[in-house]
Amino acid sequence: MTERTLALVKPDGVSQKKIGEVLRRIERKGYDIVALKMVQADETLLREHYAELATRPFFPSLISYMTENPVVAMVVEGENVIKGWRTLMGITNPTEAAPGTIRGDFGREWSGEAVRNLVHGSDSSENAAREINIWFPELSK
Ligand code: YYY
Ligand code: MG
Repeated sequence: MTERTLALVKPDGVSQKKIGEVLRRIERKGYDIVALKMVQADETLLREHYAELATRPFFPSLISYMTENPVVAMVVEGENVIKGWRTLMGITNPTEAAPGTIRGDFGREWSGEAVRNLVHGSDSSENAAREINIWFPELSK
């Protein structure tokens, strides 16, 4: 089924100059990038985006990580792209993420800090629609 997902290159991906690398992997897989922009996220936007994590102990460090410099936000379209993009990303924890995945290749983590895992992808069709609306409200006008 053709789907859309919300993908982000997080602040560490931008500062590590991995925007091109991430776009290359998305395009190599055959997905279409249908919208793309650079955004300086603020706490209001991130509280909406990560609403389900607001009570977790790492939330303040997640907000500070995600606001340290701009991110690249995009809408990616393709066959089963929600699951497929998460496969390209690798699992949340970069130490355990498989080599060959974006997080496994470039992610870093230190105890007591937010996991610096380079990229975000929606985890369900409901969250994809919700997150695309948060980051690209202009698309639903
Ligand atoms: O969807 P995904 O990004 O793989 O993980 P989530 O469980 O949705 O957490 C979102 C985000 O929060 C994760 O990418 C890094 C950060 N985080 C963290 O810093 N420490 C954790 N123990 C769990 C998540
Ligand atoms: Mg998630």
